[in-house]
Amino acid sequence: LPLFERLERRIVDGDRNGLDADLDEALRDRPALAIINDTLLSGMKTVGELFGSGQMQLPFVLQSAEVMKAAVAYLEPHMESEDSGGKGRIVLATVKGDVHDIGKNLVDIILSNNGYEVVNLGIKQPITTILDAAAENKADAIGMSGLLVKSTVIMKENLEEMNSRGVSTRWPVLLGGAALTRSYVENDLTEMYLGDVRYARDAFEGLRLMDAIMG
Ligand code: B1M
Repeated sequence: LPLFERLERRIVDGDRNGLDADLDEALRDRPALAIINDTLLSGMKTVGELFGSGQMQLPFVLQSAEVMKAAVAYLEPHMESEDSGGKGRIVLATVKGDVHDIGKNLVDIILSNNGYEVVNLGIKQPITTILDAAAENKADAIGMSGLLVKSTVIMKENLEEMNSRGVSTRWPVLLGGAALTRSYVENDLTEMYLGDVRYARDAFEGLRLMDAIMG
């Protein structure tokens, strides 16, 4: 297979053998971010489709996710970055009950490489922990990620909790993840949340929104 097809295939097959050498070769052709966006994410999309249609079993999805993570970790030092973390601080977490973190970690990388300080709390984080971290770290914003349909409900409950604690105007909230839709966030959630809540389709929209919030 040609290089970029082979790389995409490695994600789908969960095949790490020779991954680094292929990534080195790919880096001679295009920037790290383009490799992630155009090649690796396309492989993850196929994994999602195969799993969703019952053609791929969960342990293999996990293997694919691990190869994806290894590839992103390998590429990260090759990404362009602004050195200062001085543009603002965001607390980032995958919500309660959800273990998906590849997208959240990409958001972390993109924001960190573009001048933001990211406090990444990890997966399955209850709102209490997120709010404590936001207060402790004097965060400028909170970012929540979640890929399960039930996570969209958790996000709404989290915003309700923020309303009832009277902290909604303190932190703008960025939401992202595959199960969310723009209209759910911009209509339903905007209507109930007393503060500022925004939808990010991908990590780059997350960056644009942070720039707008801090601007
Ligand atoms: Co799971 N999984 N999974 N999974 N998994 C999905 C989400 C699913 C859609 C697959 C499918 O059925 N087709 C489905 C959800 C269905 C639903 O809820 N309706 C699903 C399921 C069902 C499950 C389990 C329940 C399976 C089971 O146990 N029977 C289980 C859930 C466990 C749990 O959470 N409690 C489970 C487990 C797993 C693995 C552990 C095997 C693995 C995750 C490994 C890991 O993350 N460390 C996994 C994977 C890999 C997937 C798919 C295949 C790929 C997800 C991914 O990494 N995509 C996924 C299929 C899919 O999404 N279509 C699927 C790449 C990633 C870069 O995209 O995270 O969407 P994403 O991030 C994007 C944007 O959404 C955005 O930016 C990123 C791109 O720039 N974004 C943000 C995300 N967060 C953001 C936050 C922001 C801004 C932007 O600001 C705060």
